[in-house]
Amino acid sequence: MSDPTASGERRRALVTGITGQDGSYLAEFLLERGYEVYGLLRRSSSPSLDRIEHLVERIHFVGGDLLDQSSLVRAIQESRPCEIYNLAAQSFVPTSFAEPVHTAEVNAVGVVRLLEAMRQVAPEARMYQASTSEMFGKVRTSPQNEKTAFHPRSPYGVSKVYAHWATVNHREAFDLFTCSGILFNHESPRRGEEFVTQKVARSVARIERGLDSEVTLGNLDARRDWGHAADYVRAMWAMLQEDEPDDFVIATGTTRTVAELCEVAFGCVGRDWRDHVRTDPAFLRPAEVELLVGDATKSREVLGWEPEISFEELVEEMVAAHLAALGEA
Ligand code: NAP
Ligand code: G4F
Repeated sequence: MSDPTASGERRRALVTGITGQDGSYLAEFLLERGYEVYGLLRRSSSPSLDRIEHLVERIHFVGGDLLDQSSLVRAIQESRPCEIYNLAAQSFVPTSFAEPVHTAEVNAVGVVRLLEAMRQVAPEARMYQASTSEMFGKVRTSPQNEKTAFHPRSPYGVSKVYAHWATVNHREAFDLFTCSGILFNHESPRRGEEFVTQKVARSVARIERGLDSEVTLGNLDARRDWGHAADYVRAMWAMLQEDEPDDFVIATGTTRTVAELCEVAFGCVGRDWRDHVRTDPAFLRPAEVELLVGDATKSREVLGWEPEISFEELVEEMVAAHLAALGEA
């Protein structure tokens, strides 16, 4: 394939998972930098373009699915990307326990399909793989960095470990520019509704507007290192601008319990979370990741990456978005 920038064309990026939380922020980020953005869109009876509604005129959509090899080859042929960002995944941990084979097909084998398509069609391109702190799982050392051992605790985590090593292996075996970003939890008003931050933010707003009186959660003691998705997509891009491909942890370095999340979220409307939060074992997982806290020293030193949005600002933004969507009281 010819170099798409040789004739002075705009840089081209292919983003899988463009309809998801991270895809929407990354598309904004790349468009602001003058990229021509191609988004892989899988067939659906009703396409989920809500998060990128404001961008649809500026994105080129190419049909494709991580479950289908030939569609990925075609997507790369059509988009002729300098950079490929693989954000597509079955990303919800509880669903991975219910659908482990589907999760593995998309998150693990799907990544090999994409790597092979890239090797065949665009070996000179650079690729970002969306790896995750869920790979650390049952952690024995804290904070976790690029050298920390993996011990995944869900079919989701297992699938992502496979994809991580496939990304490293294609780099080492075939000399491809492939990077794995090991990102800790990151949230935003565009977060899927089933994830705990969004579930809590939405409930706070509904309780404040008198539509609900309580929210039912699972493990309140689990600890997560929560950042903002807008900060984290900057890091994805920065990895692909380096001279050499490598793997990087992206995290804030602070950890909070789910109970602390509730305290901050209900605090946004002047309420005591203990008056509104119930627990139900139905929301517990067959195996839990109890503690995650990242050490992003390498990203800070090599990429110059720092998070800019605090946990309190993040939660406030999420609660405010739900309050605004519900309208004035
Ligand atoms: P998300 O909101 O759940 O988005 C997932 C995206 O993947 C959607 O665009 C979805 O398309 C697409 N997708 C699912 N199955 C597909 C398939 N078979 N073929 C093509 N596309 C498919 O996830 P996110 O929070 O943006 O996360 C982005 C990536 O980062 C994921 O790989 C996730 O596992 C990883 N990650 C996320 C976090 C986090 O805290 N957010 C942390 C670490 C890693 P539809 O709209 O059609 O469903
Ligand atoms: O918000 P969560 O569902 O996110 P989780 O499982 O940490 O996974 C997210 O972050 C990963 C990065 O580490 C990504 F790779 C992954 O794709 C996803 O974006 O749950 C966070 C914690 C868990 O310990 C869970 O047990 O919150 C606890 N929790 C307590 N009650 C709950 C609930 N989680 C959910 N979703 N719903 C509850 O009612």
